[in-house]
Amino acid sequence: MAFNYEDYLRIDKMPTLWCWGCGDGVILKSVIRAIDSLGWKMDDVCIVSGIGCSGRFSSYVNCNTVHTTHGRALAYATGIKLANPEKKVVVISGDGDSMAIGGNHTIHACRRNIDINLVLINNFIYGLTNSQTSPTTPKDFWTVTAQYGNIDPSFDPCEIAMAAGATFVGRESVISPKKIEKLLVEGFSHEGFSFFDIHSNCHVNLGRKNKMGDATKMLQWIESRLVSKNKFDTLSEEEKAGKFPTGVLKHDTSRIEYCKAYDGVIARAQAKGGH
Ligand SMILES: Cc1ncc(C[n+]2csc(CCOP(=O)(O)OP(=O)(O)O)c2C)c(N)n1
Repeated sequence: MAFNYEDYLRIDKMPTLWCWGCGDGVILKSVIRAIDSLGWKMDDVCIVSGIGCSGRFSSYVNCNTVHTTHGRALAYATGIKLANPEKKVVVISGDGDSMAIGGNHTIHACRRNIDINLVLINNFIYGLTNSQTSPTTPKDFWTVTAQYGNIDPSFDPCEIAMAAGATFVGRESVISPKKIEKLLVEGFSHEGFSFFDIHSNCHVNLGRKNKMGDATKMLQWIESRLVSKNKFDTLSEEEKAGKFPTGVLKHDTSRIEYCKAYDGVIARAQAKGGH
């Protein structure tokens, strides 16, 4: 059956506020296509976003949505999921939103293994507020907060998520929307915390200011840094420098999901006469 965008998008909110050629639109399409592939009903889906260009995502999807405060989307999503464990909860966030101001919420959501899906739109910069350094901004790049070149080492969000206990971790980029969709289908089906690092182009507030060329040139730059996990694992340490593995990086089904663990708390409280 033909894919019908009107089943998934708030058409009255189109066109989006995103810049022409922004990767956020590719990710929006991949998310709704993954939802369609899984046969999820939009009434059963809750999409929660923080603040940023990525935060606009929740305005465009036709399901239960909450556009929350900067860095706090996962805190809201955790409450939503615990109160409604049957809902499919997807958080959309930026690298500033969930790795800087919201980094604390991210590591603890990973640690708890709550069945929430965090889609990180990683464009390596604070896009909405015109180019401040984020934890994924590469070294030496110009930003408004590093006008003589960024000296902060960046970190790899997938490494953080895996170390903090996320049970499904994967990476793709806006160059390959079909691969994003496939990764999301697999991660959305996983019971536990799923983390997706999706590399995306901000050719306006990162690319233009670093003289990286147009959106196409930026996509080529993104592509040049990615290697499939299988190939990555064969590289030497020197060859791995500056490269990021793509595909499923971790899939662990051995740990209990947090809402299930919380059912145990409820049962123990009730056995002691609580409600
Ligand atoms: C508490 C708070 N601090 C700062 C801001 C200003 N602010 C809004 S969005 C943003 C950064 C967004 O960057 P990112 O999360 O990477 O998302 P993008 O815009 O690139 O999608 C900042 C600093 C805010 N809204 N609230």
